[in-house]
Amino acid sequence: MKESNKEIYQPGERGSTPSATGNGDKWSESLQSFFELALQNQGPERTAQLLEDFGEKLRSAPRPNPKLTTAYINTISPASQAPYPGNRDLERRIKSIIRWNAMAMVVKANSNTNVGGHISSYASSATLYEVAFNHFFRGHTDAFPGDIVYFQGHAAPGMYARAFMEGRLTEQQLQNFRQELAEGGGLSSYPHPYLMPGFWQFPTVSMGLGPILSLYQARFNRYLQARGLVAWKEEPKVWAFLGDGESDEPESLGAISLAARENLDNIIWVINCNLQRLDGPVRGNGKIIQELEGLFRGAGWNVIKVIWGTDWDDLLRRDKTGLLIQRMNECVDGDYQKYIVEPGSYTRKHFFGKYPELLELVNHLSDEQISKLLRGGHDARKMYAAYKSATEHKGQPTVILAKTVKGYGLGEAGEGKNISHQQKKMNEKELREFRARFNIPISDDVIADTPFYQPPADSPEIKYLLKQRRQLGGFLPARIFQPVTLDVPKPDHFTEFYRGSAREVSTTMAFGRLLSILLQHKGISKNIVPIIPDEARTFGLDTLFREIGIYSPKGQLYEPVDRNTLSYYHESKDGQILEEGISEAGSMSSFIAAGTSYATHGVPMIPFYIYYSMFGLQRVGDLFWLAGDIRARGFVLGATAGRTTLNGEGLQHQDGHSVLLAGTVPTCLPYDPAFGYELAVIVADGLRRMFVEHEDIYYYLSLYNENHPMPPMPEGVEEGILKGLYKFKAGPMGLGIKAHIFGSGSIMQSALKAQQILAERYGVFADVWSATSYKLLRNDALRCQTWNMLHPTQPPKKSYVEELLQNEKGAFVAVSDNVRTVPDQIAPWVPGGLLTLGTDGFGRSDTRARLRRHFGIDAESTVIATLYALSEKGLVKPAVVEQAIKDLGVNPDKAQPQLA
Ligand SMILES: Cc1ncc(C[n+]2csc(CCOP(=O)(O)OP(=O)(O)O)c2C)c(N)n1
Ligand SMILES: [Mg+2]
Repeated sequence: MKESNKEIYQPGERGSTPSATGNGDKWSESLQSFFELALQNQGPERTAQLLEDFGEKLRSAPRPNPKLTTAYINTISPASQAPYPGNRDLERRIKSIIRWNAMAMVVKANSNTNVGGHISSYASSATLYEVAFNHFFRGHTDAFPGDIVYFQGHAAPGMYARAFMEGRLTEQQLQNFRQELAEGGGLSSYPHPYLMPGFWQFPTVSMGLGPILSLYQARFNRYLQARGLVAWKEEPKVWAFLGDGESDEPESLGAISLAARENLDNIIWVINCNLQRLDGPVRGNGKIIQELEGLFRGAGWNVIKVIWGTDWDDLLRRDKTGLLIQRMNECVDGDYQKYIVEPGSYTRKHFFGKYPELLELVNHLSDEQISKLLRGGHDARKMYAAYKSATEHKGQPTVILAKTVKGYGLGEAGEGKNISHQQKKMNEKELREFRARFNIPISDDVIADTPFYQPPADSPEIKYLLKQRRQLGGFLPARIFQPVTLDVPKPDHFTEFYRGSAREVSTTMAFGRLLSILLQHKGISKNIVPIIPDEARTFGLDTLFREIGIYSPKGQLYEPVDRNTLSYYHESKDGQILEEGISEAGSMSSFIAAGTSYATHGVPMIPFYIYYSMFGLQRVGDLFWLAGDIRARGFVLGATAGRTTLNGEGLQHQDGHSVLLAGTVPTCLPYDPAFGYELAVIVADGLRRMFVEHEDIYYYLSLYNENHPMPPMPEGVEEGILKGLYKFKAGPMGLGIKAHIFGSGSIMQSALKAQQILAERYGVFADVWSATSYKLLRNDALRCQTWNMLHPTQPPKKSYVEELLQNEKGAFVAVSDNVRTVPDQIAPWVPGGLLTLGTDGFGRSDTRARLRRHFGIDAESTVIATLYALSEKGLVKPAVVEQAIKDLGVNPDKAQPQLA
């Protein structure tokens, strides 16, 4: 390499045109004369287009320094634009009716409630969607899983209005937009599969999540094919519709290089560039389309800009000076927004008027005609050509940057205005204008009620709309699937865990063993998807590299440096592991793609996503929330859990609250197991619930890295493990004072040691309980409490925790490596109250022993807490507690963990 470079770039040649053939100047001259000839004969517009076309070819050829942005004109020239195959007139009528109903839905809902909604986002994107609905989106059929479409959340009214026209939603449902608890039910504000499970497939409204999910979904589709789990005759396309403001979210652009790297030509992004977000312009002082073009091109995407509508083709063709493109290039988005809200005379003066030649170019147009010069995203012909080109493009993902007007058609009510996003109401005058502009047959006497309009079933509009959908396989969005049951391992498959082991291991190691057993189980081995963001070695899972391989669409093009070791870094085309690199958001997106594969593809997959717990929920919590909404199934494993168990890494690594955060996701079951057998019981039951009973839940499991002996499973504790609490080790029987210690995770070891000290030194006979899930105990208790409250004269129901503890005497103490709020969750139902110990406050780097003393969760602190709880009940004297503090060497005036 170095040698050949030397040959080409001889020192003396610097500055001259380097060329492999040595006749660079001749080429340059030829190009120059070609350029001049083209300019003379074809005019500047055509010449510019020719150069663009050459540029396009050049871009796909490898070269060291690609030019990342092109002129501010459409990527597809009029000459290479595919002709429009549909009935444009009818499609326009259909679109107008959908526009009206989408607007009416929001206006109606807000005429007598304050439920909100958005008019202007769909108003700007109606053409983007309608062209795709009429000509591109393929629905679910027996032979085809359907294209996967991420609709922009704020455009939901448009999707409802279309489904209404398709006869899939009733007027009553439209009437109840955003009033889901109203009689007869309503429509959810945004795409929420949890709320409308037969309709929506992919939640999108938390901006940035739809985009990143779509990338990993497209990648997961390839993974399923590579592993032979699906065999599609045609591959589904993944479409994602984004706002231009949304592109500012790190999740939106953070993973685009993945799509290019893995040649995901099954994904198409459509960014609705209306140049506005909620408060104002996305890039008032620049051009968002140009900025995005550079970013995507740089990342290796195929970029199609749709900036100008057909009306502009003529102007561009007639401009022989090149000034029109120059003017287009020099205006910033702030200017372009002004041209929308001001009359045509303003655009004439300020846009065209900058150069006399351009003024002349529009002499034949009235001000009104100037004001109606369309942006590309409102021109079905331009959008069709872009979609066609995108769907046929090979080897790269495609992004379409479509320029539109926010609030298009709202006129004075908000078209292109900064307040447009928030517009939810329209007065009668504005409604009349809207009706006239889109020619909706609604009479004056009812217009103030904004009635919905539905053409008769035999109208050309309805017939056409249904015919197009039939041809494309069916309606969309629609969440359609047949549940497939997996042959999951029965509980007796895990006897090895129930027997325990004298060898000291951590729950993380136990999980590694469990996973390898599952990977050998015939019924589910293929369905397992291990997902790891670059921590496999930390968790001892690197042996899986060789055993099941790391998925890579390119296979392994190099010999790995550790090829001669047992667990070498083995990439392969059909590898099973998704090794995500350092991207928790990407990993969680893969978890969601895999965890919803049962619905998206009718192929249940079982993701096990294992990661550094601190960098999970608190980092990408919104994706965990979405995993609930989208009804994902699977296991997430927060490894290296515990604010003191992970000891040396300090404040930013030590997690003592993920299990609490996991509990906030309604469909997530958080567990904090202490032993290998607990883990096995939970995973076995989870497999049954999710893949046999088809429950839309997922599991959060804390895993620790502290080694300790794994005891055998006591008799009959399975139910308690699953419900959240069981007696693990009763204290010595006798006349001593009774107490109870709830332990979880690694800190169970403190509880057990405390039990011993209490018995030996203080005559307190404590039972040790394993608390596997405080959240599940609490949920059960809350259910009973609410029922009792609403059925006051009937015999009260008792929750599991109340029943379990009702006959237990003495004081109750809970200790864990989490913040105290975790065990506090059940305090109201513990007889006589619960004293909790935990790791509130920031972590520190130190030894486990010192950290546990610092937070007051070691065995000695647990002894003191138990004695104190007993003294509060008058069961021991305060002096005994004081003596214990001295005996056990605890500093009574030690600094408290810092709390605000
Ligand atoms: C993560 C997130 N932050 C904030 C919001 C609130 N929000 C809703 S829409 C919007 C502006 C959207 O602008 P853009 O993406 O350009 O979409 P447009 O409506 O213009 O098509 C904002 C800030 C949100 N939905 N999600
Ligand atoms: Mg926008």
